[in-house]
Amino acid sequence: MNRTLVAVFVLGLSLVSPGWSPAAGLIDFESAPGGGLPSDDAPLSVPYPMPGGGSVQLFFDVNGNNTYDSGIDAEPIFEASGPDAINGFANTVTGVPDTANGGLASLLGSFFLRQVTPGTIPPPLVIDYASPVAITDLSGEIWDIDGQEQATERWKVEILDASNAFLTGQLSPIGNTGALDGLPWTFSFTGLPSGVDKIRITFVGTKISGLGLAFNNFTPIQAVPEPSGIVLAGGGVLALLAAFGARRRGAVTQADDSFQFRAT
Ligand SMILES: [Ca+2]
Ligand SMILES: [Ca+2]
Ligand SMILES: [Ca+2]
Ligand SMILES: [Ca+2]
Repeated sequence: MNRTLVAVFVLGLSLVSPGWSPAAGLIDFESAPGGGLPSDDAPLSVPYPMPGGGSVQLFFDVNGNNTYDSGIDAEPIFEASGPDAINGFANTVTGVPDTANGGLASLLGSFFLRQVTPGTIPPPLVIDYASPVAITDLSGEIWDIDGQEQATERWKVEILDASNAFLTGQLSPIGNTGALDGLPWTFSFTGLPSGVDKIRITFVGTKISGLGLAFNNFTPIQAVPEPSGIVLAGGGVLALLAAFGARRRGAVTQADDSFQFRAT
């Protein structure tokens, strides 16, 4: 084993040390917070547990104070993919509501979250962390951002601290074509400043009907691979580092594709 390999080996050992970060804990809404399958049109009424401790709560902030108020604010609704009595979004390509285009049915999965009354402008969706874990990276999907030429669908994603001060944000594309019909837009943040406490997603388009928030695949914290529990050596560590590098490059590319904006 030459010096480079020894150095890589030592790095590999440090990666499987007790200081290893928790796994990403993707919330794809395929299961309820307590486990088990969601039911179509059921409210999401309790927070999801966070990897590393604490929880994260999602709610529509009806009274606009960035705080969950029981009996006032609205709970997100689990929506089953495919057509049923109440649906989250239309798909003009397939003609079948709540279906994915582009071969992305498995990405959408069997469930996503919708607002209480699809078709109308919803209150802001607030995702409120209550966790000791420092939130440096996060991502999520908003599906079916579309509209007509003159009437747009657009979403603003803001990262807030515990005082509800703006830290950073991203704007979705302007949905005034069918480009995102039945497809996701991914917001993705990396290297966030300290103090992340909430995500707030607000409608900023010009539509007044025929719109809706369809939310899916929320990654609340940095994606880090699980520790293997065994000592990695030689080529295994190199492969791990190569994969890690690819993941980081992919994340940066994705973030760079997003429209950044400043607070007003
Ligand atoms: Ca509230
Ligand atoms: Ca339904
Ligand atoms: Ca449905
Ligand atoms: Ca899903």
